[in-house]
Parts: sequence; C-alpha cells; structure tokens
Amino acid sequence: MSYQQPKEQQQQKYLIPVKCVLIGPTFSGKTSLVVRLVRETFSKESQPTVGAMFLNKTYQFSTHFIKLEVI
Ligand SMILES: Nc1nc2c(ncn2[C@@H]2O[C@H](COP(=O)(O)OP(=O)(O)O)[C@@H](O)[C@H]2O)c(=O)[nH]1
Ligand SMILES: [Mg+2]
Repeated sequence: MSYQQPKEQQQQKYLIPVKCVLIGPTFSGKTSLVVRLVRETFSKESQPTVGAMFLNKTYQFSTHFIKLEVI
C-alpha cells in the first residue's frame, strides 16, 4: 500500500511563487490593474493608496500552481 500525501502538501510541492512589483506615478492605474486582476472588479472612484497594497492570486496549470503576489 503506498502512502498518499495530504492534498495541501502535494500542492505545496508544485507551488511556484512569482512576485511582481508595480511602480509608477500616482493615478497611473496601478491599484486598478491589481484589483481587476485579483478581484475581477473595476471602480472609477478608487482612493489613493497610502503605503503599499499587497494582493495575491493562485493560478493552476495542470499539476502546477503559480502563486502570483503583486505589490
Ligand atoms: N478610463 C480608465 N480609467 C482608469 C483605468 N485604470 C485606472 N483608471 C482610473 O484612474 C484613476 C487612478 O487609478 P489608480 O488605480 O488609483 O492609480 P494608482 O494611483 O496608480 O494606484 C482612478 O480613478 C481609476 O478609476 C483605465 O484603464 N481606464
Ligand atoms: Mg494606488
């Protein structure tokens, strides 16, 4: 009988973290781009970001998981 790893450990094995930093002038659309990508929403009334904003989203490609971390 073969030992089966828990699902989370299996996913961890195939997890590829990708970090992405958006840099640009105020009001150039950085926050909107990240929010659109991660939450699939867009608001015309976005508030200026104080400090840094951090969001992440995981995509699955076959057996591999790409964890995109955007700041
Ligand atoms: N028309 C249009 N407006 C956008 C677009 N992206 C962002 N905006 C608007 O531009 C303004 C600044 O966007 P924001 O994401 O806060 O910019 P940030 O300061 O770079 O984070 C907001 O009022 C957004 O609604 C876009 O692709 N098209
Ligand atoms: Mg912003």
